[in-house]
Amino acid sequence: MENVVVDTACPLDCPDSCSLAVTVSEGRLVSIDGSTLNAPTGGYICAKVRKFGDRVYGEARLRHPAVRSGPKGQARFSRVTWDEAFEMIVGRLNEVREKWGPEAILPFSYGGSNGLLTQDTLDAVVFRRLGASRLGRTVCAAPTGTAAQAMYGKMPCVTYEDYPDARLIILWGVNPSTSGIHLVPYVRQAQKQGARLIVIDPRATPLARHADLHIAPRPGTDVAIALSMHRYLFEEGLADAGFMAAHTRGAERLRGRAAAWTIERAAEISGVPEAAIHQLAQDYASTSPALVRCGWGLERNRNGGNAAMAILALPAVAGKFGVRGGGYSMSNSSAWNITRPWLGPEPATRIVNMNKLGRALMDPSDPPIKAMFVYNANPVATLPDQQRVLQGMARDDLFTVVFDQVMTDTAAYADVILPATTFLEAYDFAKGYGPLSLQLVRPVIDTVGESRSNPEVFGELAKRLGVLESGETDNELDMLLQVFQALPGDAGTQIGDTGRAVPAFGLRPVQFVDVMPRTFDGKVDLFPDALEAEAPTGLYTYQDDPSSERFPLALISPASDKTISSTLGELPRPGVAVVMNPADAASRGLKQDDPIRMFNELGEVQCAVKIDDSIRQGTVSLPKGLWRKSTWNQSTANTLVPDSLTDLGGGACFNDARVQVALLENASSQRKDAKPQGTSS
Ligand SMILES: Nc1nc2c(c(=O)[nH]1)N[C@H]1C(S)=C(S)[C@@H](COP(=O)(O)OP(=O)(O)OC[C@H]3O[C@@H](n4cnc5c(=O)[nH]c(N)nc54)[C@H](O)[C@@H]3O)O[C@H]1N2
Ligand SMILES: Nc1nc2c(c(=O)[nH]1)N[C@H]1C(S)=C(S)[C@@H](COP(=O)(O)OP(=O)(O)OC[C@H]3O[C@@H](n4cnc5c(=O)[nH]c(N)nc54)[C@H](O)[C@@H]3O)O[C@H]1N2
Ligand SMILES: [Mo]
Repeated sequence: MENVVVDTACPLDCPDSCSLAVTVSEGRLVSIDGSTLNAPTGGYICAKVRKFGDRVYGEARLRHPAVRSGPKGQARFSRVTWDEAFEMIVGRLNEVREKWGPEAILPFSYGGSNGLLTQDTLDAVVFRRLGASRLGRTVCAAPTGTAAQAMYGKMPCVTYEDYPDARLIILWGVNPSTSGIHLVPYVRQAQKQGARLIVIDPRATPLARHADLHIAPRPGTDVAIALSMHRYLFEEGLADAGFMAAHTRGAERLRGRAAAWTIERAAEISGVPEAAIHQLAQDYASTSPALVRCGWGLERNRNGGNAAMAILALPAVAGKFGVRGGGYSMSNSSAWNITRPWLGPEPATRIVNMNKLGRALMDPSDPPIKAMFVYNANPVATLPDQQRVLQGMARDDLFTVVFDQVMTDTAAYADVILPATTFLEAYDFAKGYGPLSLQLVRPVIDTVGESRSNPEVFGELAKRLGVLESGETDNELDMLLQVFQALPGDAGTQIGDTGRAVPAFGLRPVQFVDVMPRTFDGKVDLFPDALEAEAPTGLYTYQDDPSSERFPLALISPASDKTISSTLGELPRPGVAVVMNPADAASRGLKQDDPIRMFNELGEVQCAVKIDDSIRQGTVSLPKGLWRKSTWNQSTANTLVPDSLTDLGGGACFNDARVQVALLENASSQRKDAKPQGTSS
């Protein structure tokens, strides 16, 4: 019974991508901790992953394949063998294919284990060869990604380790204390060395409380603030004409659009004092190195794409590149330029935007979606317009496979359930999107029950569906080797030697020194024509607040420290509450911990209220990633989130719901076992 400590890495959907030291005994997990192999991990990890064993061996864990034995949604299943499950799936997929055409099949996947082996390998081979509908994978980072691609060709970003070199840090719509905890010490170190910190967030996040300036805008108004900064830079002669001439295109057109945005107007739209925006613009113009971290909180609304554009344009207009600690930091997920040669050409089949899954399942289309294969995702918990998604998943004529680690809200609606391994039980590659790390994830414990990895399952499916040519890879080990070989430069060799790799430009590239825009001419495109055509009211424009008298409050649903998206949401979670400003509570006669209903025309959520001045007036907040059981009426924030799309990239508008909140009468009969407590996420 000897304990052994083994190295691996965390591939969950978080920027930090920690190096892990896992203690095991006789094939069983004893404990998980951070190691120091990946410098930013620094030997510690978040509390969630530390408790990952509660998922691995927990009650909700799926241990064998099963088929539905009750009505959809009731999670009643009977155990079958893998062979029986495969036969049923292949039979039904072939039937759908013959009767309705292959586009009647929709594969649905997203963040799962966010690694290179568990996604876009044999899974993609299966669905491409079938000619299935394609999924528009837009639930996250679609607006910011579209902006960064068009402007900079997704140039690698400033990494965590270079934050201490900055003299000014602006954290814009990002909350690292929850969503990427390893950034926090670098920000604090920069502050100790004299850097100023500005946080732009409708909530007083932990770092906002320690900032020199906290700007709390109305959700969805960041584009106004950023455009007023551009106007200030241009009008005050503080824009860097030399840099713009040498390295950008479209600066004059941006200047033209920004001209309408006085600080006064931005202040009125955003609900931020004029003096604060003035201070922000002045600090940014006068300080170098200045670093802007553009987060994801600001992209999830009607103006999210233009907000990201205007923010990412700031370092180019103000000339902040070319020094360590200067420039911008967002997602580094594309920094490695990884190709997937095994995929071959992509068939031009229909694309279903995942943010409109409910509509895709409910509205008549040609062909209708008759089969859905869900893996690496929990759409019932994570997509907009939850009630419509539930309606769609409840369709009796829809054949649904859910391949997951635990009995999720989505799995409850499956016809066939397949048990998946966790990242402690299978190989993968973890790619950080904050720090520039690429690490090997190893199976370090025995698989639980009969669970299998993604490449094992999709390899077997590919064989049984007859979509492989002779000699093509159909198993996990060969797929793993193919990924190794496809890694850029000598990354594969490095990982083979040490379990981790460093990109050719190093772990701490300086923008415009070590890395340049990956656009066709190496310049920053400040006014991409294709995007001007895509945005409903054009680039660098603002669409009005959708609030109404009936639904005056803006609901946001940021990341919480209890889950990664909805992963780990199966664990007990007492005290889920909507956070509300004291003034909004007073005008509704609400007291601390009161039971409330929060509603709009899409539905209603019943839970407790937490009254707290950490959130600006007019905005309320309920955590992202809740499971249905976490509230009193089986509905989460996504029940209230419309399936409208962002201005660029077809993204989700999670932070653009408008709602009303009222006391929940007769609450005790509705609460069942859940009791309101004074704590929130
Ligand atoms: N613990 C934990 N970590 C995570 C995740 C998780 O669920 N839990 N999720 C991971 C994933 S998938 C992602 S994409 C990242 C997301 O990481 P973040 O970018 O930090 O995203 P959020 O938590 O959604 O939002 C960040 C902040 O934006 C604020 N915000 C909301 N609307 C607006 C707005 O209109 N303007 C501005 N300026 N701010 C706004 C919110 O109050 C919140 O504090 O985190 C990753 N890390
Ligand atoms: N209200 C609101 N909703 C949001 C957001 C928000 O800000 N507000 N943010 C959105 C964001 S940023 C994101 S990224 C999405 C994420 O949405 P999802 O991609 O649905 O993320 P998860 O909820 O983590 O679900 C991942 C599932 O994959 C499973 N899984 C993990 N590893 C494997 C594997 O190896 N194989 C298989 N077969 N399954 C595996 C996990 O058990 C889990 O159930 O959520 C979005 N939803
Ligand atoms: Mo995300």
